[in-house]
Amino acid sequence: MQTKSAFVAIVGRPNVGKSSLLNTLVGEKVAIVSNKPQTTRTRITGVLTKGEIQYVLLDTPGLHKPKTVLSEYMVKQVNESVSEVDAAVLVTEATGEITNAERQLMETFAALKLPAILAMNKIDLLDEKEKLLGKIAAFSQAFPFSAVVPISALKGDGVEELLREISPFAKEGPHFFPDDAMTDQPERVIAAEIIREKMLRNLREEVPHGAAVVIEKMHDRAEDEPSPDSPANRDIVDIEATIYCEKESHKGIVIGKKGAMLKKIASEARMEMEEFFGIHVNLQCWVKVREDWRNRQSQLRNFGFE
Ligand SMILES: Nc1nc2c(ncn2[C@@H]2O[C@H](COP(=O)(O)OP(=O)(O)OP(=O)(O)O)[C@@H](O)[C@H]2O)c(=O)[nH]1
Ligand SMILES: [Mg+2]
Repeated sequence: MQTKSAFVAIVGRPNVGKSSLLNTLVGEKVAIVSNKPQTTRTRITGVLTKGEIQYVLLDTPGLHKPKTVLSEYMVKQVNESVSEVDAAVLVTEATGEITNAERQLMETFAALKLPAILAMNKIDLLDEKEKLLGKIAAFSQAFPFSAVVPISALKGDGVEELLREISPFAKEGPHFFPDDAMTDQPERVIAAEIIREKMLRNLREEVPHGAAVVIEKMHDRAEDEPSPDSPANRDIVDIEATIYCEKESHKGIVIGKKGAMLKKIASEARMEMEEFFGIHVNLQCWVKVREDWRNRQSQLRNFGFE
């Protein structure tokens, strides 16, 4: 069989549903999702193989005006991603005006001569169709999109059609990932991201945005030498994580009264890890402070933002 690959960057302003779209396309939650902007911090590769075509989908951070060294890194991830792909999917919401970030992205497509498809997301929330048509007209005037597809990343509507519109950009060549691959993220990264998602969902803006999660240890007990004192409990993975906050006051909030918040975050994260990894998880989380780490190059490197 002649194989093909399509490298596609999923871009847009924060919170429009890029990661949700990636997850729906791949059919598994490989990227964390929250109702707070700037959830995604780095490029996340999702892989979907359908017949001869392998889609390599790059979810990117929402494009915004950088205020920290971390957010400069995030914006760089967007620009690097669009320069390495066969096509881009610009995700936007079905209502509202075109934003500066969206104009900037369309300028980049034009400069790179990159084909782009417009995905109008969250159509499940739409009350009047007219709003959608007006926005499509405005976007179409600003850039010659190869297709415009209304979608609901949440419900899956329009997602098959979006894929069909991407398929002409696939190029002949080998598949770069195994056909059953869904992401290139190491398990440790996925575990850390799951914890960060639970923080984003349980805490207010400032605190989770200033948090980084590092997996210190991830050990599958099944790999241990059999010993007489641990015959049972072998299908467990032990995970130790450190949550770094940027302020001492944040640390208190993350831990909560009598440790209640940390317990909630860890318990929600553990449940999701068990589902994702398909194995029992024993999760321990610690909280530490790294003052202003989002502006410190060496700290960013330690946290994996190279
Ligand atoms: N109603 C509705 N909500 C959606 C849809 N797609 C995404 N959302 C919600 O929109 C919010 C943002 O979703 P994300 O997928 O995290 O958005 P993102 O574009 O990746 O955000 P950043 O990573 O911050 O740039 C979440 O609360 C999602 O549940 C959709 O089709 N319909
Ligand atoms: Mg995201």
